[in-house]
Amino acid sequence: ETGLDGWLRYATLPCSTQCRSQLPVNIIALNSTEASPVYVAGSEIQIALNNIYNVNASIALNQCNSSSSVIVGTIEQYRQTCGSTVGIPELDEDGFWLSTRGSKIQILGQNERGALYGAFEYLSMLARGNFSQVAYSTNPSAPLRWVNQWDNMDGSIERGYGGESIFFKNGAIVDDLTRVRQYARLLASVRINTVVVNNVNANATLLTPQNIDGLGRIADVFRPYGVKIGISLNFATPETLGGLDAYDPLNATVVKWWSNMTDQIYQRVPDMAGYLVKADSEGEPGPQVYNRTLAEGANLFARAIKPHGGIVMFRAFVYNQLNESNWEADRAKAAVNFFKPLDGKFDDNVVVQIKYGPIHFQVREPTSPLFANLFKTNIAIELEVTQEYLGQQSHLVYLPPLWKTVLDFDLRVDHKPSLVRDIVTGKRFNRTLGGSAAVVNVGTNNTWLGSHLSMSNLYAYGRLAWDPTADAQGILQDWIQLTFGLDRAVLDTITNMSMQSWPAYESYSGNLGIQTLTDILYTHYGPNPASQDNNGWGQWTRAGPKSIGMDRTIQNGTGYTGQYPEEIASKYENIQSTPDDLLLWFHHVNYTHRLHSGKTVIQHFYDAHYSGAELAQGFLDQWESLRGKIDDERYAHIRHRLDYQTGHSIVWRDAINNFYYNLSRISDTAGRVGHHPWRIEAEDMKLNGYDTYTVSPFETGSGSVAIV
Ligand code: BDP
Repeated sequence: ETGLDGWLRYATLPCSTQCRSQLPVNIIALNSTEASPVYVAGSEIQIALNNIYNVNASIALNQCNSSSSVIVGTIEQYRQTCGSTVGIPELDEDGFWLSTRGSKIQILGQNERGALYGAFEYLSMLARGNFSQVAYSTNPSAPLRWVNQWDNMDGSIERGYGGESIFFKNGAIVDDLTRVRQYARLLASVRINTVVVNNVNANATLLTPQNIDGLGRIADVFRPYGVKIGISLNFATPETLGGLDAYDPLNATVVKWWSNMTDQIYQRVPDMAGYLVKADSEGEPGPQVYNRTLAEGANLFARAIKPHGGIVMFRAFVYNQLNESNWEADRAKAAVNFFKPLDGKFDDNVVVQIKYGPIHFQVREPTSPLFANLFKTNIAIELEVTQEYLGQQSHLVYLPPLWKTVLDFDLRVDHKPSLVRDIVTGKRFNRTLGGSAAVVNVGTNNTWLGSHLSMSNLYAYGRLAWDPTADAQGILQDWIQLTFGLDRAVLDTITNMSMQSWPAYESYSGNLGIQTLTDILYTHYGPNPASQDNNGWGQWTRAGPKSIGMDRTIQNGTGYTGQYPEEIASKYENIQSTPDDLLLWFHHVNYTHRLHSGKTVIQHFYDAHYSGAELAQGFLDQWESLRGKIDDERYAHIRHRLDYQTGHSIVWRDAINNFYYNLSRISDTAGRVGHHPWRIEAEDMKLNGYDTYTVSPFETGSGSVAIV
């Protein structure tokens, strides 16, 4: 199997007479328009019944009397065609009702999108051999369930590890949108309702007439799946594409330019969800160029798009405090510094999109304090399915346990329960607009993300966007069964590997809150702890010969802790109440400082890098126990990845340990670091056609030497 169908494979399952008696033979779809989500739902059910259970069900439209049937439509369509909906609870937008009781299965959505979601839910049960009699309704936790693609117009993808763009090539929208349709199906099945198709570092040429038409073609493909499109804008477009001499958000000509442009886009894409804007960050243009506030910048787009019912997702990832010589400067403080004073100044169709941590997508970060500083502003959380700093799909890292450290975090605003998940869904501060976005850089590779196992992260993201209280392991197990079948050993093994994967990666890449000690300047891949300091882009480990960690306290440090509500601030301000796993994020301590665990910081580093790498090495053995239980193609692809991870986890382990040993000169009490008596160095062998090469950074090659 190539992996192209992801978790929607509908693999054949055995079916007894009793099972057969529970399968519908008639599918009733309450909308006969082929491009409607309800019609798509009917066809999807037909395909699935056929593939999984070899049942040839026929589709009937707009009638409701046949027995042994599954009926799919909206509540309203059902009422009109079939009569009473008594007993079905009131649904929220996109919600659905599913009843498998009796001989008539009901799948009814609040709207057509909800009906399609219900169909996928029913099929997910069938595909897992689950015939329970259920009758329930479910509603989304929040209206915004978005994904962001970082695709460039030339067809490349920023931080994409699964091939070229499925949307763009050579500056235009591709002709063949087959992959887009397949992507739409996957997204709909996990209840994602919007996809932003181009990179946040946006190219103005997206808005040429030809490309607007191309966007229309993309939207036409997504629409039957209930997925809307959004686009990222470049702030300077009126100047670079429009030929104006400025892009000041308060300039009347600029305002008019955006309003006209928005009208043109909506002519071709009447249901576009909205704009995504990255401004004044990492070199992107923005309102600050004209001394305007970020709110004035966001509202420019909000007003242009409001008449069309669209929204603006405005990213909080704005930072420019890049001067490390200024001790006060701390990138982690930037978002609150910029956005807190603007609370209440954003129009009601603006949503501030906040990364889960204050820096960006690290292996462990404290919850972004911005979630506790905006009360009169709509917000959404930004996650990253793309494993940018987490092994780039070459390492197995199941992300939901990491996301949960933030979603479940209680920020104690006004000393009251303030879970991040209740803040982003709008419940805590009574906002109607809120939710989540995740960076998902699928590409043309048949595995979509570059690795089969990474798809659990996309699946789980959708499930958590719908219900952030859902259990990370439970979601994973649904995905495993849908993706690899019902074998018990397969389920247990992949569960075990996946649940160990984030702790393993954290242990060998950077722990105690020091961050992913990766190359920060370019690739974001592989160990390079030195790159974290002495530049404006790093997270600043402040590692020296005696001590390490970034002091972010109010008393002695950057004052970052002061951005949290009182209870949280005092917890992090105090070294005693700071949890070990974030110690070095908040405090600067000696390598010999004792953790709550009783170990010294340096010994913890050494031990964790060994235990993390050992855990990762175990994945390969675990996977090999599944040979023959999974099709050869996917088995081999995954095996290859895990084989690589085994080796690379050792590179990580030794590089980080060597680096800190070299700096601190403190020996590993277990005598491992720097001693590899059994190791045969490649450069000591007889080299035939290879040359030796001194590696940089030195710690990434055993003895600083590699062969090429
Ligand atoms: C960083 C990525 C960079 C993105 C940026 C962002 O390395 O490619 O453009 O985030 O989120 O982590 O805007």
